[in-house]
Amino acid sequence: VLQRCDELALCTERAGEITRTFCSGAMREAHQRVERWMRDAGLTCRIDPAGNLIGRRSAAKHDGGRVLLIGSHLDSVVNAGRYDGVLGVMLGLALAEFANEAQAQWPFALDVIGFCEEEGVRFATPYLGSRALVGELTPELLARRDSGGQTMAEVVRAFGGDPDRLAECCYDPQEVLAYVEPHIEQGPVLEREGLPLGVVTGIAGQIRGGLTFRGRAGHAGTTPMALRQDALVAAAQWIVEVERFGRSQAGLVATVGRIETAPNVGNVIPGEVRALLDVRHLDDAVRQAAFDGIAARAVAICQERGIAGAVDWTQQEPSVRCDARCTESLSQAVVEAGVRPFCLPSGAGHDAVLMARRFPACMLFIRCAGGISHHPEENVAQADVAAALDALWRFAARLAAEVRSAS
Ligand code: HGY
Ligand code: MN
Ligand code: MN
Repeated sequence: VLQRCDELALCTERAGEITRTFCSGAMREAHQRVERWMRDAGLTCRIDPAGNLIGRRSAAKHDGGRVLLIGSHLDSVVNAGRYDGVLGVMLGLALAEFANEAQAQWPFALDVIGFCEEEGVRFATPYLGSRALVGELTPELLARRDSGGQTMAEVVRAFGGDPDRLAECCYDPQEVLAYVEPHIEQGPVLEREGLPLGVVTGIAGQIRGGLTFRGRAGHAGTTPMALRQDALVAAAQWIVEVERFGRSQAGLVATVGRIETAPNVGNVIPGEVRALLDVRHLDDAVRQAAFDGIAARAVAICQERGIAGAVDWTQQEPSVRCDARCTESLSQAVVEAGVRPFCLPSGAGHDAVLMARRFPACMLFIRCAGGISHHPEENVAQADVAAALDALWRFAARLAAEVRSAS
């Protein structure tokens, strides 16, 4: 698993770092490698019309057409670590290989899914891959443009997908027994607890929004300070307030992760700034109130400074609770693997957010060195990965026993 994560780290669109976005050449390379491993493991591979890579291990005979889904995403943030997303896909593949070696006769198929997009880098909208699987990759989203001006539909088509056949990505909820997503914790809690694994109770919702500050560009040498409409100064003042908001309540986090300024020239007063805001809290009402308050401050600051300011778009995902039954079964599997059971919520978003809308979904966290993630220094220990595989194996075995006893 770890060697494969190392190998996939070589699939990047920027030399010297790991950056692998939706429908990029780097993603195509990653697909080629993962497909080869999947085929070597005897899995039947397909890339669905949205660009998700799926490898299937068939069920034992008379299975009733049920399937267990396991996986995570293959895309990355800019300058990422090597485990976020990828680790879950490689654990799914290893589970299939383990099952082959043990000649496990599970009464369900196992689909190992490498989602094509989770991070929201290219179109500022996350979860595109899992959105397609649950039938929510809408025409509005497909019409969105990336920073190069291409629409999502064009990008999908150029990658070999088909925006007109997205219905084929969807699983029938009757068919899916469960979705389990193994993922690096991306935080320090398990390390503090001295535990290799944790079971996820739920995932904090997010609101992401795009804001524009529109002032007036002008000569940096001749325009007196009092006569300026500097969009970047307004945005900077607001960003300081975003931090203050984020600190004002336990569990609330608020981030401006990206700004673009125009014309972005040293001797010109910034005329326009576009910012991306990300607000999260487990309580949907708290999160919404915080977002509204932060957006209102942007508008007020712009008014005070005599410039225009507006929220251009928002995208939100409510908080999600993992499926109680699957989560209990996963906890039991963790105990059987010799690990003290421990539950924790996730502040990071995951494909499980979308999958939970249609299917019983659960998540297994793997301890993260120093809690560092979305960073090249992201790391996991081999023994922890082994413990995760052991727990997943037991989880699948429990599910097999349940299905058999139900029939
Ligand atoms: O942003 C997130 O929480 C996730 O890593 N995409
Ligand atoms: Mn991530
Ligand atoms: Mn992730």
